[in-house]
Amino acid sequence: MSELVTLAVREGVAVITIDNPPVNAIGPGVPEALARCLDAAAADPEVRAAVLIGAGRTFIAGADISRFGKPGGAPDLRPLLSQCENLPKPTVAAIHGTALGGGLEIAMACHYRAIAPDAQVGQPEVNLGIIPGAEGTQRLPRLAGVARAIEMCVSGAPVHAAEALASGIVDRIVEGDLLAGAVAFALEMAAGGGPWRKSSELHYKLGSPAENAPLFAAGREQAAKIRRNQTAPLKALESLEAATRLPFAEGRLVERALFAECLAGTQSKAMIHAFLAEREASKVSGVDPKAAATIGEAAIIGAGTMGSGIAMAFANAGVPVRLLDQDQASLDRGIANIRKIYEGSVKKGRFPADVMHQRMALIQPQVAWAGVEQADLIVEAVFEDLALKKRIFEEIDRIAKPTCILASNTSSLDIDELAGSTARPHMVVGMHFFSPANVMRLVEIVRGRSTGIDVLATALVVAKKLKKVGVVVGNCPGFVGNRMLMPYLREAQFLVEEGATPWDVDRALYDWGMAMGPFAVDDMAGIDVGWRVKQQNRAFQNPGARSPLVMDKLYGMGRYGQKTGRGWFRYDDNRKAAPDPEVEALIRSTAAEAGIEPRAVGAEEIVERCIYALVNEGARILEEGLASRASDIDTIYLTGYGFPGYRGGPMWYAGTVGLADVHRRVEEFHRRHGELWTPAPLLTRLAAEGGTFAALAG
Ligand code: HSC
Repeated sequence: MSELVTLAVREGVAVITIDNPPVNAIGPGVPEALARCLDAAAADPEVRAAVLIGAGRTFIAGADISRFGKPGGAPDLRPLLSQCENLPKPTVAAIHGTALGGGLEIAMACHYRAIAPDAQVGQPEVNLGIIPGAEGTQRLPRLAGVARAIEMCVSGAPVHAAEALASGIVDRIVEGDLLAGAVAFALEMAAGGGPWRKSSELHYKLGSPAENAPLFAAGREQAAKIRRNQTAPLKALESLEAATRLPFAEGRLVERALFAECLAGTQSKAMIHAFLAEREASKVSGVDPKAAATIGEAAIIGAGTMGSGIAMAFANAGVPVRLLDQDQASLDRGIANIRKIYEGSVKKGRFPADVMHQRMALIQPQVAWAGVEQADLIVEAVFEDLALKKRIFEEIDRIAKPTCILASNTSSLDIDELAGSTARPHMVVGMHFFSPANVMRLVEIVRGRSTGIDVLATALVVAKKLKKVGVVVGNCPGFVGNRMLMPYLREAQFLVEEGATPWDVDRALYDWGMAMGPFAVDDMAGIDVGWRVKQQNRAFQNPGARSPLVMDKLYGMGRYGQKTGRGWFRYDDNRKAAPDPEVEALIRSTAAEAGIEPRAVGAEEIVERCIYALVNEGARILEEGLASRASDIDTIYLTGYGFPGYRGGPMWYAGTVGLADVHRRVEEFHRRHGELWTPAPLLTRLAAEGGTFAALAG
């Protein structure tokens, strides 16, 4: 019998253990081995019942995602599920960790389900651009009701054991030894003599068309809101609707067809790429996570928005953290802000008040340096000013213990310069968090000239501990994310000078899938901040190159964006944006002064100019070795810049368009708009060779 699945008989119960590390995914060989074990359990007269359980950290986390798109990557699990459900002996799934996707589907084909109190179950397929493909949309509404099934299949969010029990997805929570509890449960059911519950035969929770119509309407509304432009949630709803209308055997055919349709589509390919890219990012050549130091205590310098958010991220992960600022008033403001955010979470029911108290207690606010010498990691998060940051690095180098890692949260300044102001450049690294740092998942880990391998390993492990995605990048102005953002924002501004309005540009990119338009981003981040970054970067610009004209004027007018109620847009008291005719007039007069003839600019051009500017700069970054692989760039844009997951990130997206087509447009823009559009040599080469960024060796 295959080692992927083993069978042992305990007290007359066949214990079938799936052992396919790290997460018991249903990879090649697993369904076959499971089927063989079920056959053996059925045939053995000594066996009265069967328990399915996962070895290691979890039950089954679903189909093997890395196999999707490969031959045999999405086998038909239905024969296995029927075998499980029709076993002439009761079957119990014993769930710990997570039962996700195909894992929950297998569990639902068992007659009963026992679960550990801290385990979760879910149908997260929608996160991969697909729908449950192994009867999940047919069994889940039968067990949990239509409303719950809609919620789970559209949001993709898992539910905790208690909720799973209350909604009927599982039958029993087992405190203590899960296997012992599941075996006892299975024996109880066997003693009852059957018949045992088959989820495919349940009907009473399926509701009537009149009851279901508003539920599906609400589901579609929710899908439009939380999964804008995505196909899979709508297909999941279609399949769930089939479950309510058709017999099980027919409903599952509808599901399989919709699953296959989603799997063949571009959205799922992009989202599966995004899933794998995110995990790949933590694997950096020569960097061994085992070399990571343990971070028992951290210190953050600067209690502004970034510093406070970073302190929260540490506290949320259970790491004690000192939060320092030079004046008491700023510190008090930072702490008050942290408290307000935590109180908001308690009010929304995200966690109970005692969790808030525990987290607040982990944050030690202070104006003095006392105690900082105990920190294993110090993150500097002061104002973006090189001289100030250098002074702070000199100071922390003096105070910190020799093994302490010194990190900077700078979003664009030179890490080597900061390292140079210490006597331990090998211990200096960039950890560029994104605002709000307690929420945003991306951390760019900036590798300086001297940054030690063990320091990089630690930064990656810290990011993971904070439940963030660490991506190692090279040291250059703006690193990867902000360096690419510059041409993107620049094109957005050129487009308005040429005839579009800021609201045209924002609308086109939002409709295309970006979480926010570039001008809304500018207004949120602060036009004063953007203006300062522009001044810092002047040294890197070719003096003859075209430069946006309007932003400087807005800055001069004190239109800093949301914080002043006016920027590219006008804002009401609730910070709701509206187009501002004053800005339009300013743009038109500025363009006229510069001799730019206004013309009609369509949505397609807006998207191409902005997105291909990202791609072209991304290609340069790859060529310069500042990102190790195209998928790292994609991960940065997906987790830090609101790039739509279903387009896979800028470099992946370029591949879906075809690099030859992207290159052709870049060349046209080059001819029309000049040197800023010089095609990156890597783009030119790959376009000529018919290659893709994704296929480049990492
Ligand atoms: C599905 O199930 C479709 C079904 O309807 C079936 C359709 C029919 C077709 C049948 C086909 C058989 N596969 O995230 P972590 C790896 S769709 C392969 O860092 P955590 C991951 O790459 C699937 N690998 O850990 C990483 O590898 P590395 C539905 C998977 O503790 C390692 O495990 N299921 C994998 O933070 C650790 O992962 C999902 O969408 C998978 N399914 O989180 C679940 N899952 O060490 C996706 C993980 O080499 N997974 N890996 O880097 C998750 O949400 C999280 O990984 C967990 C663990 C919560 C499981």
